[in-house]
Amino acid sequence: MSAYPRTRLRSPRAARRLGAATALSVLAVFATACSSSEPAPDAPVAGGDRITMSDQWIKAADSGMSAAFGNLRNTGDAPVTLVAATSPASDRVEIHEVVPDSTGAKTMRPKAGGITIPAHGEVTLRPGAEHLMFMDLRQPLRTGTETSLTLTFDDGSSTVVRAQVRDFAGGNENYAPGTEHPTHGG
Ligand SMILES: [Cu+2]
Repeated sequence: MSAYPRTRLRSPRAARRLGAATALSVLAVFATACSSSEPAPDAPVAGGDRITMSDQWIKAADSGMSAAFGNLRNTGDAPVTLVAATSPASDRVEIHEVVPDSTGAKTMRPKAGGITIPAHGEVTLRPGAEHLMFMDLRQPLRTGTETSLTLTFDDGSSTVVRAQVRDFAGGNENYAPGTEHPTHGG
């Protein structure tokens, strides 16, 4: 009989306790959200930190097109794909591959999907094979100077290397069948 009034008397306190518990759990959620935004100890290392480029160089040219080469090494446990490159020396840099055209002559074209460097593996960019095409030089590339090259990978990370400008006379593939582009070192 007296249970109902007692319950009513206790209920404001119970409500306050419930309120405090709710506030605590909200704090707990915030704390969890904060800690989960920090990188986990086993977070994957960015592609830009796993790829090193060595022996990189770019063909000397006065204007128009040129191409950069070198050895890309992946020090990580997962493949990394090079998806883009830029340089202050050229308005545009493309990732190219060299393939036989219908007559069997070598021709080059943009490589769809970029260049994948396997885990603990390497890919060599060289004349007559995959290369980074400088499509439109902003100024002459003189032998003995350097230019920087920014490589961007499939996880959005990037790395910057310095490439030496060298004389090179070989590897004259056509840019595309039937076009009037000059031959070049790509
Ligand atoms: Cu090319």
